[in-house]
Amino acid sequence: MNTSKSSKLFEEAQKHMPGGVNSPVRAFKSVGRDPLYIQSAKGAKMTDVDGNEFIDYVGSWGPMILGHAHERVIEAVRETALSGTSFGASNEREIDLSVLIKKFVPSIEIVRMVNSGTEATMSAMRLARAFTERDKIIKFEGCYHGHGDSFLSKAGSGVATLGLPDSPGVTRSTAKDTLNAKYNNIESVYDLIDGNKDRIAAIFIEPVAGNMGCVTAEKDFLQKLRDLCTSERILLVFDEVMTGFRLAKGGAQEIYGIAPDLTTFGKIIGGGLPVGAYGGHGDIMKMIAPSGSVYQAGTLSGNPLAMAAGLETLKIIDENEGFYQKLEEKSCYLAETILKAIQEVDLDYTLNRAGSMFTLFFTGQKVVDFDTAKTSDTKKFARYFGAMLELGIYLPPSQFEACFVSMAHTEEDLKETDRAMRTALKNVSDA
Ligand code: HOZ
Repeated sequence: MNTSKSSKLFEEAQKHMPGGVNSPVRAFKSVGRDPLYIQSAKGAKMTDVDGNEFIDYVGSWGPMILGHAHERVIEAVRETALSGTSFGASNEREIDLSVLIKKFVPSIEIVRMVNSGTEATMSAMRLARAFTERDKIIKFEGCYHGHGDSFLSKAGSGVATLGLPDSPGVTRSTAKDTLNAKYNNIESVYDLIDGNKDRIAAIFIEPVAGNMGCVTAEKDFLQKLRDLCTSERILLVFDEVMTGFRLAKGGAQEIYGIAPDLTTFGKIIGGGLPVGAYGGHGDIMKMIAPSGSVYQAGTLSGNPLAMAAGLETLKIIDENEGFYQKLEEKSCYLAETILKAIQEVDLDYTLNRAGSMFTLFFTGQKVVDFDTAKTSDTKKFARYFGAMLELGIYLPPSQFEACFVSMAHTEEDLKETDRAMRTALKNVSDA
């Protein structure tokens, strides 16, 4: 595969941006290649600047559930842009999107739009601290809640991909208020709460983790977290930046039947434009300024283009009866073909899947938390990634991220992926 134009651009980019990129994982560092520069994307396919075409399972890291450049979403953005791209003032689409989010996710009574998932979790944390008048938070090793200072401790996603220690620049006084528990291990949470009685404001969790690869929480574990939060007056915050509107209309909380106190969103609600949101019980959310005194603001919050793209995306999902069933069928078909392909070669593996999110780990261990995710052979992953790319399949360039299936993946795309997978896995096993 000729990637000379991409490599040239990367050489130039490194003179101007840290590591040549604006977000670390996309530098392809852990898979030992130069990143590709994408020229265009349509449906389930992306084309790079050298003219190579790929079937895409990154989907912009989650937002593109309808596929790239969906005609209705593009038209909504185009039409909106003609009337102005940003007002720094209220616009009607903010209300329409809020109404739709509330319709999909019953635990949301009031919602605030922001510009990214990072902003959403940072704001939810401040709110939880104000509401409970407590300082500490509990998160889980391997979960990623954006790059806010308090969350950069044993974090997943890029931090795990690059094998970085907890980030320099986070002060000791901030770090001491973040406690890490083990995913799917309720005892580790009980221990932290026992040692910090009446000092925990919130427990943050990805109810299905996508940032240590795809790892699902056990229902019983989440239910115990819910009960514990209620009895200890701790706010339970579901980070549904990835899972919101992806696993079901109502996200992971609908699947598990467990309502958090606050939820953070991003990705799909922006339809591919920069967006985040946080919301929950009215009595908590009303503490946000200007109805309350917890300050949080943003020039581009509720931006008309982002609202239009998100609104159109959710409308399409809402109109399409059986949307999640169809997505499940595609994802299930793909998972079955992956299992068949890997069983034909001599490789340790674990395939984790939750709906249209999945990760193939190169380990024989069941992956239930960060420790078990880290038993995966990342060198094998890098070989697999490279072989798949050469065969026209674009996967996340990290073992510790999830693949996403979209509604635009056709039967032919899935079959093509199966063919590539067989060759790539054989290469990895023979190496
Ligand atoms: N680590 C981000 C996804 N979990 C990657 C975002 C990006 O590079 O665009």
